[in-house]
Amino acid sequence: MFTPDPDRFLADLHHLRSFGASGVGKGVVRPAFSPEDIAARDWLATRMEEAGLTPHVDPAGNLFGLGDGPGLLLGSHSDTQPEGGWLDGALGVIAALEVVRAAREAGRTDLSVVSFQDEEGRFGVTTGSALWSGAITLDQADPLTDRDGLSFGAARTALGDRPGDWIDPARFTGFLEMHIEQGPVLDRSGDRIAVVTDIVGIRDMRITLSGEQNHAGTTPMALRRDAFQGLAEIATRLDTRLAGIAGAATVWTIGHVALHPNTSSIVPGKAVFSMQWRDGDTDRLDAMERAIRETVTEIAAARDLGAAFGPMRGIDPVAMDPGLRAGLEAAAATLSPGAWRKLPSGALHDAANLAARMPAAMLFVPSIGGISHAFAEDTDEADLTLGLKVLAHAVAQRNG
Ligand code: HGY
Ligand code: MN
Ligand code: MN
Repeated sequence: MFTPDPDRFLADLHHLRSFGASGVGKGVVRPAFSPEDIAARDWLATRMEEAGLTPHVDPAGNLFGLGDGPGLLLGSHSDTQPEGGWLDGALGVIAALEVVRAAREAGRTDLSVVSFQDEEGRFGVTTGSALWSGAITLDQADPLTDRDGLSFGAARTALGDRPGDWIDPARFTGFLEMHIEQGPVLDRSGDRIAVVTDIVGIRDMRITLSGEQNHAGTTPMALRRDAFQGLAEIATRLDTRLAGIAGAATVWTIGHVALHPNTSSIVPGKAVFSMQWRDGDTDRLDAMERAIRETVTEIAAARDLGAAFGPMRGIDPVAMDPGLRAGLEAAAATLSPGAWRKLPSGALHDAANLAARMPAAMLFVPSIGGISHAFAEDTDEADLTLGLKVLAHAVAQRNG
């Protein structure tokens, strides 16, 4: 048995927050490959080395702290959304570091740590773990661009000479990820731990509508080919159409819109927008995709607009490993009796990619107010340290 050090864990968690601290509450701005992200990874590498692990960066920028293996891999991601919270991803990386560090201090050296790159999908969807797990190739990832047009291939040159080769997934016996729930269930129920049953599937693509840029005063309404009006009609029509397909947990989001030239006296000739949808059922994801493509095509034709669909990125729904889940459930029942539950994840996680290569499981701690992907994201420190103890307990009960 070994005991993690809650104070050391919290100190490292707060230090990681300092890389890209937004100045608003505990918010963090640390996008993949940003200077703040690289600095954070360099610091994590030193903490891994101080713990007796061997730091290793792969071509995607995933940072491993390698133990002797073969053994469990623990971790998450340390990149954030453009306006991120201090715990999304970071919690799982630091909890993994603390559990593995404490285990090594007690003589157990088979465990490893990882911080995956671009889980937040600045370029793709969980790009770093998708590359490492073999879901996509570097040739497929490198052309992917962020919302400003920077490619993954260009961005990863920020790694300099840090990257070595890929680490073989076969050296690990399974993957455990601790994460904040990022939703309201634990916060509203009073439960303090959730063991994840499965992770939702996701589809994401950018769509471009092309009309005619023109004068906002002299162009009669009947002659306009207004890309924004097309987008507005698509958004409204999809709300109705997708509601007819949706199940209880189905979601869809248009989160990013770029109008060109985006000024008040010019009829927008171009609209680029993100279209993202999630559900636990692959057939429903397929039906939603058909509805989206049909609706965009119909309205674009009716408004004499061009419609172009960018590459679609996605991950199918995935169940967590029963064996690893059982260990987390036993630890939760022991350390949080009567205050834990099983829960599907509406958020996407690196564990969804890892599950294709090895047994994978996750545990959640509450998000205050259910808030995440916002500077206001937070969790009570008592819940953070309880989650750490549950993770450590589950690992300690498993040899190899
Ligand atoms: O979007 C997600 O579900 C994850 O937090 N990137
Ligand atoms: Mn995350
Ligand atoms: Mn996230």
